Amino acid sequence: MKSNSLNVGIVIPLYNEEKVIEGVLQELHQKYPYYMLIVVDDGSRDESVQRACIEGVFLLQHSTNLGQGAALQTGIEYAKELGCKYVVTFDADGQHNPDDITLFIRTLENDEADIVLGSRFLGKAENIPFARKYLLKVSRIFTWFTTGIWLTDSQNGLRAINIEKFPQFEITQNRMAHASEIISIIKRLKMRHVEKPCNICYSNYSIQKGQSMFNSINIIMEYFVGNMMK
Ligand SMILES: Nc1nc2c(ncn2[C@@H]2O[C@H](COP(=O)(O)OP(=O)(O)O)[C@@H](O)[C@H]2O)c(=O)[nH]1
Ligand SMILES: [Mg+2]
Repeated sequence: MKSNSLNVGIVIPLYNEEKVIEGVLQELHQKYPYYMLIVVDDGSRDESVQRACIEGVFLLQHSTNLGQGAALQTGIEYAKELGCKYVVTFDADGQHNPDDITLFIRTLENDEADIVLGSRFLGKAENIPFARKYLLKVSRIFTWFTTGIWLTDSQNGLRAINIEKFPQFEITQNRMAHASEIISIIKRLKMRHVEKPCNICYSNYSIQKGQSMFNSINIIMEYFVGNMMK
């Protein structure tokens, strides 16, 4: 059965993106008028919430900043409550291309996988900052080392999940270590995964706002500490 209607939820974690969020949501709404746009504001301290209040958007709010992982989990839970069969995770900072979603959903509909992971290295990997490129190489070795799963891009925010089949899919790492945690979940739940190309736009805005080299070391620490506490 083709999902041309309300069974797809696009979960968009939002934190201090007042400059770009309106444009991102308008484009998504225009391209996918029948998909649910679920925005989770993560305690933004700018005008993001006001900018995200547009037609066709479900807006949820964390009263304080909990982190991207927590925002995604809140959105996934809500998508389940709305009865979504598939959940797409999509960044709010304008780095992702809405056009990529079509192939991701088609892959789930054709039952080629239970989760589709975006890879910027299979797509047009233009203008990736030098340090970011090497950092991503290190993180795929790290992911392989901790999970045994080899990916070309283990830290990509664009994904599509068959949540109807895997309602137990749950992110517990509140902050950025959730990306590595998702790969562990794939392994634990024995989900069939596939990587598909996606284009990441590196604008000056997104590079400045994105994760720094220093923060990436924190993310690895967070992942290990989070696992030890379980
Ligand atoms: N940095 C950060 N982003 C968050 C947070 N909560 C939600 N987000 C959203 O998560 C997405 C990805 O964040 P970003 O810093 O660009 O990560 P990167 O693209 O991996 O460098 C954006 O849509 C943010 O608005 C948070 O606590 N910190
Ligand atoms: Mg970003």
